Amino acid sequence: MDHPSTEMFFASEAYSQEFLIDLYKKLLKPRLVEEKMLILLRQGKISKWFAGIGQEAISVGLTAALQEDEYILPMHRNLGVFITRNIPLHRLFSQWQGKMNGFTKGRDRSFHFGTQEYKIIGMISHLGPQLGVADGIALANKLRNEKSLTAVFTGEGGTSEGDFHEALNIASVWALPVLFCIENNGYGLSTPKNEQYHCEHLADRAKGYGMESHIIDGNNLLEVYSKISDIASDIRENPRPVLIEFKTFRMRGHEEASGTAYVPDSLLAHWGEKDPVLRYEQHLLERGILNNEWAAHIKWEIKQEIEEHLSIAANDNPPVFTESTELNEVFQKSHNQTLEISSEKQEIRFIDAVSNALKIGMRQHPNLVLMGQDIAGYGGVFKITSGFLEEFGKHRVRNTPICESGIIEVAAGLSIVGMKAVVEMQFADFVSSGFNPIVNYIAKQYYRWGQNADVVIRMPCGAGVGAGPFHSQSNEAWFTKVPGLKVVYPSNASDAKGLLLAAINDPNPVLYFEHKALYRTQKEAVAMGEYEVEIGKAAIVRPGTRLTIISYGAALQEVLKIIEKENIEDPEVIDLRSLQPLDKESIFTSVKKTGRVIIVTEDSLFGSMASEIAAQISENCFEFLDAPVMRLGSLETPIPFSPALESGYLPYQKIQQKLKELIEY
Ligand SMILES: Cc1ncc(C[n+]2csc(CCOP(=O)(O)OP(=O)(O)O)c2C)c(N)n1
Repeated sequence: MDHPSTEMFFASEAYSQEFLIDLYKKLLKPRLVEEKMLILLRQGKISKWFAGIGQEAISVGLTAALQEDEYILPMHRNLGVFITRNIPLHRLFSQWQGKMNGFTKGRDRSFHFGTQEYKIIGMISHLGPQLGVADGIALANKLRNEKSLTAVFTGEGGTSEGDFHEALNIASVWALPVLFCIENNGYGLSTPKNEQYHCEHLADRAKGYGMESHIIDGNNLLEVYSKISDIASDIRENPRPVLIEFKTFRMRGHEEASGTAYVPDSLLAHWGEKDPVLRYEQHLLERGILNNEWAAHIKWEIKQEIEEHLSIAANDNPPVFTESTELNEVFQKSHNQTLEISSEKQEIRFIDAVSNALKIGMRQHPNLVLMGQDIAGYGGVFKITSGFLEEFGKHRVRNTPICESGIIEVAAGLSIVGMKAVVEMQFADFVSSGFNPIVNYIAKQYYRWGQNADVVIRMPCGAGVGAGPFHSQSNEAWFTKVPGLKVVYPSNASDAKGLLLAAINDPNPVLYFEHKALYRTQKEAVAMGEYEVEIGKAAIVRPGTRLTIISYGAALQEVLKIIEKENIEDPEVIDLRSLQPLDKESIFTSVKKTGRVIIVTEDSLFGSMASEIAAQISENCFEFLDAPVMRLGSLETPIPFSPALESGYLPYQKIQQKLKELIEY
């Protein structure tokens, strides 16, 4: 077939011939790798393939335009990013085959990995979260005055997710140096773009965020390279987010098995004419920079390289399942620091202890950033960060827009580049708006590719304050079952301080529950220096022999009141302090001694901590029990507002009766 001259498409005169040939090799390689993968797929040698054929110019042109130390967050069709960053092919092949020399030791598939070595942070399946993670990396760039930017990809389908909106808004409000790249390839799985969004160009959305945007022909390598080079150097000098819409087309199915039956042939033919590899090749041929023999030789060389690297990967080992290794690699090792409470003590409230721990953490870690709604000048709705702005400045004490998901993602991004973050949920209830990045991003990252997520999420929680169904929940059990998250829940001021410092110092994600009813009711002598309470260690707050009462948080204080008031004889009371990891040893030792146990929680019982602990005790201490394991929790209803309803909902009026039942059983 005769092709029209390519002269009008490519402004190649500005570049040297060596450079143009180098770009040609870079562009060709992902195409040839993909063609090989399609063969292996048909032979049943790989399980799935998401083709980026027809979209290579975007990945290759952008990666070539960025500096090597600038982070890129690619998607499932951006093989060109990985290849242009010179990752040896055999490592990619090992990754796709789930082998040890990949990037996830067989724990995650395809492009779901990150590598600090190549400054690439791969996606998770949920598509959107990495947009906010890019904000976090860019925030670190900005705080450190690095003249650097971060590029992040999404498909046009991914722009319908809330993460997209939150990430763009945050980046704009904070003027973060992020290049948001939409690859508009016409379809999201089978959904055509007119069923995905209702505006002419996605680039136009930038206006709504007060952001600059550009439309780039994603099938034109030199246009991508030159425009991104210019925009990137400008962003480095003037940090700000820029939205790019690359117009392109997905030439194959969403993944190979699903095909393209729903795509009109005319569309495929139209875009086939614009094939980025063939058209660029034709241009080099037309200009005499390349000839057919040389092109054939370059292809032969790349194919040789692919074969060599496939055989290296073939000799790589698949992972061997060792339970202890798997379990030991969910968290990064953490080292408990100062356990001694030796400094001078002062009588302070729970809320002051939280504030004091935060302040010490901020003084100790110059790389720690606090983020939350209204936490800066206003000091937070509970005034815990009052005065922080004055001491630590607005860069480290950051008011955020109302976007829990986006901010957790920012925290994840900060951590990827060695910073620490404490995020304040205004109320623990609102964490549901940030659920995905917690349970899927920061919880799983270390296990997936060895990158810790140094993030603490503060969770003002709990009922008993007349705040109704959306400001009172005990939602700790939503998180205790997610591997990769630590969950702590202090019941008194000393532990509140020590656990928060331990959480800040811990390199893993920690959810820190602080019960609002304790803020001003719990007061005690607290050491004013720096100390930690070990995460994963319960406290025996009252030793005894007759029965074991296990509790935590505000419920623990209610238990202590009843014991005092009703003169309950010789109970052993365990304050869990940490819910995950759980101090099973202290629990089992106590139950084996007393033979009677009740777990008291403010949560409703179904699927609660109380249920989990009851199951553990039944399984491990059955022959020591003199009575059934008992549980006491709130009603299985949402939390009501009116004081009469709320106190009926809470379990506290029933404690005495339940203890009697247990003792008399
Ligand atoms: C939160 C979420 N919902 C649905 C999916 C299933 N899914 C995976 S990719 C995809 C289409 C993505 O389209 P787009 O963002 O345009 O990227 P493209 O595949 O076209 O490159 C869908 C629906 C998912 N992975 N995550």
